[in-house]
Amino acid sequence: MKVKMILPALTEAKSPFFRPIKYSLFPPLGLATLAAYLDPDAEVVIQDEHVEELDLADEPDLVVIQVYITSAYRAYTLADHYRGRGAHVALGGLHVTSLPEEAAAHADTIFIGPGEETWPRFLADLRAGRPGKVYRSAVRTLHGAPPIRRDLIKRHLYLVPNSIVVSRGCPHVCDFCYKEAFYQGGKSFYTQTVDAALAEIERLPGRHLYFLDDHLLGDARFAAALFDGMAGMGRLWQAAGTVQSVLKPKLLEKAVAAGLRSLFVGFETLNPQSLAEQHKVQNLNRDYSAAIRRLHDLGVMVNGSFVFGMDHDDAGAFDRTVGWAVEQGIETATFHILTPYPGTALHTRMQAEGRITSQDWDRYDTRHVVYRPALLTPEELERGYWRAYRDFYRWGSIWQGAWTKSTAFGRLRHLAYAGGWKKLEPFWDWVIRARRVNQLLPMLETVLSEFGRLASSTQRPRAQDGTSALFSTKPGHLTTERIQ
Ligand code: B12
Ligand code: SF4
Repeated sequence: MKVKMILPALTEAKSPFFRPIKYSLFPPLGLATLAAYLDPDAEVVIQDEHVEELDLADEPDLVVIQVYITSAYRAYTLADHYRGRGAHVALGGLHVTSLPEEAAAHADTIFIGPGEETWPRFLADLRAGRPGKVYRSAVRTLHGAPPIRRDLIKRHLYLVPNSIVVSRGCPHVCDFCYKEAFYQGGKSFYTQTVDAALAEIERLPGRHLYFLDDHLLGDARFAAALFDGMAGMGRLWQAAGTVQSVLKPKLLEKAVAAGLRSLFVGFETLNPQSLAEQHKVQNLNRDYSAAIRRLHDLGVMVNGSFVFGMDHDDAGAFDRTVGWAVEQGIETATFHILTPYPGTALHTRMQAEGRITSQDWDRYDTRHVVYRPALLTPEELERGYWRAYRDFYRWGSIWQGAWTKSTAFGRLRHLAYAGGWKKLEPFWDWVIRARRVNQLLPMLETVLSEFGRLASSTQRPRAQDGTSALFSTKPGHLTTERIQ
């Protein structure tokens, strides 16, 4: 059987928003995970439209397409194309789970929820000649999952070929998060066994890893055993965790000993009322500044994530947030416009209030306003969002952030990481076009490892100034996107 697996690029691929470096970061891990369940004699290809031109003249028997909200229209076009050529088309992923009826119009089979149980069930039905139309995930476990088909990933096309997930979902429930929509009808947080996770890590070549888990530290017992097992492997890695987990004693130290060098932390907002509004209660009354200090003191860089447009955000939210982030010496920041993804509690609430203003999924990319904000106009919100990026990544801000570090090495690393990411985009784009992106991995590893080695215990003790105190009871973590 000929099987084609596709990760379509967002429809914006031809728009000014498409940033080659962002979309050349991670390979299609979900598809490589599903490929592992296919028969060994199946002829399989994975094509990722973010990094390669799709070959649409082929005639596969089975076409598998992963659908995100921003790639939904493109996914449907591709699905219609292959159905026209006689292939059996299977659609799954986040957007299909949120809006199954919409997706079903373009598919022979749709999948709701994660694929580890439904996909092998479908393959058995297909072999038996009676494939179903809808498969709904009910049993949630990663135990016994076969090794990911990483041999199908074109490693040289990605800056971070070693992306990995050892858990699914998250123990928390925030109103705006994709998570509850996707894991509806079953467990929404579960992990591999520690042994299976360590075996997967052992299989990955090189030093650098990027854990894409929503919250790697979400199960403290699992995480501690994993980090103990990783100690001595010589790995360097990046991941995501909550403010709450950072403040917990001991776990972070284990993570650092195992090679953690940068953490994506969802602060989301500096306004406790907004946190309460989004039910992000796990992070209420947490000292953000203390979390950042703790990370920096252990040599871990911080990628802070912030969301604009919650109902308590006024026109001052953008400057307040950026000013605070720069002052704290956060190395990189990811800003988002609040986006009510279908299937989330936020979407249900906004729809009931009649506030959703667009159903154009291309605009659900956290850069556009698709609802009526409470204290801002949509234009103010979009303008403020772009200004936040500009202001945070100004050289002046990067220098100011770097200056919160007490040593020349610490400052240099801040400059290299923050400046290298946003200020050298034309260079990155050239490297990507030359298909050399993977050759830059050693550079990333150097920045990460030097930071870890040299920055520990070199942070200047930060004064608890008025601003820090003011924001000390703030909260948050959203794994919406790690790199913007
Ligand atoms: C890595 C990542 C990226 C990477 C690469 C994506 C990739 N290569 O897959 C990059 C940086 C390119 C990216 C970009 C964007 N991303 Co992103 N990204 C992620 C992240 C962090 C991890 C995805 C992952 O690898 N998961 C691990 C694998 C194993 O799981 P999986 O991919 O979901 O696959 C499983 C199931 O979904 C299912 N499945 C999937 N497809 C199919 C198909 C079939 C037939 C079957 C049976 C099953 C099945 O089975 C798989 C195994 O269980 C997720 C957060 C998350 N936790 O999912 C956000 C996430 C997917 N991104 C999101 C967004 C919004 C974006 C951007 C719009 C951000 C932006 N402003 O630019 C862009 C748009 C990309 C696009 N093409 O449209 C949202 C999507 C919301 C939605 N409802 O669709 C998420 C959920 C983040 C969030 N919390 O909001 N992203
Ligand atoms: S936003 Fe973050 S903490 Fe909240 S449910 Fe989603 S992944 Fe978990």
